[in-house]
Amino acid sequence: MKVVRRSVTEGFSLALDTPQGHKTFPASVPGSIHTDLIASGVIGDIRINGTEAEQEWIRSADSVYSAQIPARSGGGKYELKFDGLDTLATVSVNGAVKLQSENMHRAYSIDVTDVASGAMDLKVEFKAPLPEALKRQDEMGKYPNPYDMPYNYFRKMACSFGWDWGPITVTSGIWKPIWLMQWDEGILDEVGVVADVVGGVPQLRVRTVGRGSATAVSVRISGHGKEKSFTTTLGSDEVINCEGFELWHPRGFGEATLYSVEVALLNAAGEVIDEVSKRVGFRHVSLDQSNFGDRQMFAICVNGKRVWAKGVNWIPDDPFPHRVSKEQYAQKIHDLYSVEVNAIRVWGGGIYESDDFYDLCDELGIIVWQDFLFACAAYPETPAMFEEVADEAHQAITRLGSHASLVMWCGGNECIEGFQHWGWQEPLAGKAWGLNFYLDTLPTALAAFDGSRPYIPGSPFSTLKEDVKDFSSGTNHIWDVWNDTGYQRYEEYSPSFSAEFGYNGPGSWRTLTKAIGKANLDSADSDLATHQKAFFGMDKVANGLVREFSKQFTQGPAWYFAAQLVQARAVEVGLKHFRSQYETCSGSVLWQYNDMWPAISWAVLDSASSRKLSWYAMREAYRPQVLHFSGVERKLILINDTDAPWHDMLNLHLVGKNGEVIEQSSREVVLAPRSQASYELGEVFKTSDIAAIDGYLVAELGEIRTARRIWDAAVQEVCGHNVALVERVEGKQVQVLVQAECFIHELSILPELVAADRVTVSVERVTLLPGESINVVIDCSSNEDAQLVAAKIEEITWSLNRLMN
Ligand code: BMA
Repeated sequence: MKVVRRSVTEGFSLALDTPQGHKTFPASVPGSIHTDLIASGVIGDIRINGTEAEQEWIRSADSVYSAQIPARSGGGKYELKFDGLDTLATVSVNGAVKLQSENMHRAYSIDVTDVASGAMDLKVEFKAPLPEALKRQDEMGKYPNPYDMPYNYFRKMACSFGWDWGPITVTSGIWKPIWLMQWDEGILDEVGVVADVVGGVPQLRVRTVGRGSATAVSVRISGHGKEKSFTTTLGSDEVINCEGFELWHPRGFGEATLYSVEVALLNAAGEVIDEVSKRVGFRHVSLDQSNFGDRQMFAICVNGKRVWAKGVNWIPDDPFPHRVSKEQYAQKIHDLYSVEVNAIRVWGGGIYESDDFYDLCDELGIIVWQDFLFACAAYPETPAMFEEVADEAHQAITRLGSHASLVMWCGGNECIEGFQHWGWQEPLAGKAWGLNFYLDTLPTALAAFDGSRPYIPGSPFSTLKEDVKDFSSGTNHIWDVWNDTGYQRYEEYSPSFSAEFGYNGPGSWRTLTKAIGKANLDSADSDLATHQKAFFGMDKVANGLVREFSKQFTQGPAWYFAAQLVQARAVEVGLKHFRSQYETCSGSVLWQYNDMWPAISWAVLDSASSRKLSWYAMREAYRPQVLHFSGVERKLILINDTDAPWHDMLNLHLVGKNGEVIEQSSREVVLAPRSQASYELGEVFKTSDIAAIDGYLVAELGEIRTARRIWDAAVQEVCGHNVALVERVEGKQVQVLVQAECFIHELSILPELVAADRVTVSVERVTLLPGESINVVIDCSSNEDAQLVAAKIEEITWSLNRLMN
């Protein structure tokens, strides 16, 4: 018979002790305690307006999920496969314990053949994660991490214990599907397919594992008018030559060509009894670590070409990641695609994302760097942990290995850095802290089940020096900018690959006011402060404002705009600076793209998908063709990251603090494909000692304009916010004609101050010379919202000029 896989989702209930006594609730699979209680109205949704306080008790609550699975007739073997149990689970069927597990990142199966002919009572008991973790911490000693939460004693999503951008949402539940599987002649347990290109020839590694009497396996690779079929035996691991198949190319380098691979298990009669389909793209990935001077490159190369990574760090998109639908992934990934992102790092404190995520990246040609799930902690190297890590890696590599977008594996986030730099050595007192996972367990699993992709043991990482924070090679994380210095310091760094850096600022006004249930945002409000999880985050936001503005902003739209502006400036300068080191630096991966709840955080897109000013800054900085005024070098830098020459008129303007245009100059420029050029300011302006002028530099080349204040010191004086606005509503759209009567810097329309729903604005942080005008388009979700926005257009239009006057 053909293998039958039925999903088991019906009739689940959740029983647990609540503050109101022992209770039973309807439960969802996939699901979690939190989402079941949200559905039952017991707690609010922390992604919208629920509070941490109302759900604090859940982290210490044992829970039981149960359901009756209807009787099945028909012969063969029956198994229950659990794709994900979060986390300390004991599974019993009809009262008999069948499984104990403590790793949410892997799947487990149990045999239920002897009981499946009757109705089965399935019970999954979850031990409360927090008390158990604390107990282990007592028994094993403290394995340090910066959060003082024991997330490192078993394999559970680290950030659910709270992070510097996320709430504590320690939960339990059946977070991935359960399958009732029925089979007799044979079953495919594991199909691993990995595509590569060796010596110019596309190759496919096909590895199968299964059980039963059937042993013949057929494989069919097809698409784009090509097809290749062959047969092999179950349990084999072989590499097939796929000559003539097209290559998969990352964004900007050609088509992201994908082929489907169908692997079928055949019985003696040649009938298909089980099948698995995957999608692959043929490409070869390598890391360029060539020497230059006393340094080394760190460049991800696909098909032999360096892909300059215009990247973002990705965190779980929901505190309860089982809720993230394919549509939600698609919306977020298309949004980042629209700002020219070509690389995503899936960060190690989260999860191995669902296949939907990697499917989208495969299709769009976005390259993905996947961390194994270790973050900012020492991890106990117990025999049980070694087993868990090995099995988890085996499963993750098998599931994700087919995805063309996945180009690099990484041992984890900042664990080696933590050991070297965060004072762990004393408390660890010689105990092993996880390094063997990164240097042995994970590379061994990769060699066995992948064998095609580069791997680094962690990030940051140095390929030249012992110290992972060394700047002469590998990947770097740059955090002093946010913590202490302000963004000008980015311009003193020259990493080989900037894998983390970012600047924190408020999520959308609309998202945050809704979350705290107040009409205003006040930086001194303790309810608002609960949404800022960064260490001393509100102080650091305030420090940034002091560095940038001589006036004080502490609440209301002025504070909100100013704080978003500082984040946006930091994002723009950081990204453009790393891009301007085009030859020696091969990537900028901004921390962070998304948010999991209403937050004041490093995200550029907030949890409700509202675009922060930093999102627009990222869009400017990630354009294929970019202009950047370097503050340190006092140069104008032009980058052409396209295959076409860039030929246009370069217009430059030197503007005084009161908006007077001091000098203008123009010249024709031609930039070769994939090249950069720079001009000293003294070369392009006649005015001497530009550094002494309290004013602005404005440059435009074709469509692209950039503007930057010359001084770093806090701005004292700007001319008035003299703009004329003419607004017009057309359906759900508001068209605004903005006319500048003096020099206007960073004009931004903030419809979220009044609109009910998510609204997008065509352009933000606009600089206009005296007399110039621009048409800004605001897309609302309804005509009512558009009317509201139009009626308040003066009120919601901000600029540096308005802020300072
Ligand atoms: C890095 C990340 C995260 C953290 C971020 C902001 O260390 O790896 O752990 O959220 O910085 O502090």
